Amino acid sequence: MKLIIGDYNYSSWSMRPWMFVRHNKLDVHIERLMFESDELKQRMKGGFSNGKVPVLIDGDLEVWDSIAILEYLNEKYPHAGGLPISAEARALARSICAEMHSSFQGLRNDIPMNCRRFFPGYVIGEQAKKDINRIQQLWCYCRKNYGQSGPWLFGEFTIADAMYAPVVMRFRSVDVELNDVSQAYCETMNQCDAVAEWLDHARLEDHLFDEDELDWPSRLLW
Ligand SMILES: N[C@@H](CCC(=O)N[C@@H](CS)C(=O)NCC(=O)O)C(=O)O
Repeated sequence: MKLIIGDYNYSSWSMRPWMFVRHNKLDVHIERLMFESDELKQRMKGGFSNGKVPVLIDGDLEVWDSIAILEYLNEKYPHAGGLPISAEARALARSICAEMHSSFQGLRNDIPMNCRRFFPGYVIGEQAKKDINRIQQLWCYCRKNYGQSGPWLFGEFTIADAMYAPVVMRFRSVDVELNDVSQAYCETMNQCDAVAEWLDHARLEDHLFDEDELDWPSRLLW
């Protein structure tokens, strides 16, 4: 099985299935293709993902779109516990994954994922602030009601944590005030081995993707 992803520094959608693969050390080969590169255009040409990453290749099967890839990985690797055990918790995990996938445009537009940069004093827009509040509501609800067995949203790491990993990377780039539960959740994410590995890869990249660069003074995070 092979997971094709974009830039480690910028590709938030790629980070989601990648996190699940690497956190669980699944036997999935990773192929990174830089945004805007001829290699990416060439590689995606014969595929069905509309030129977008991430894409998972399993033999003749092509699975695209982060959430579908995560669901497929969960089916193929049930031992990885991609979804919580109870039907109720599974439904909630799927709801928050779906909300992540379909919403939070304010946050996405205002603070693109840019792992290498910190923007001191960045003024967060109103819509992004609303999204941040909603995300904290979701995190607190999951942690309080389902998170007793560990530090992740549903205790153990699930596809819901994979879906929210890039949000934590966005928060890492700006001064954002979070409540204690959300702050602790971000620390869990920032300190986990898979995130360290993702950032190690990002550190080796120097490709600038203007679309995701904020027009604000910044400094390198490493
Ligand atoms: N909804 C898709 C979004 C995929 C997506 O937009 N990927 C971006 C990279 S993060 C991409 O491939 N952009 C290149 C392009 O749009 O040409 C998913 O969840 O995977």
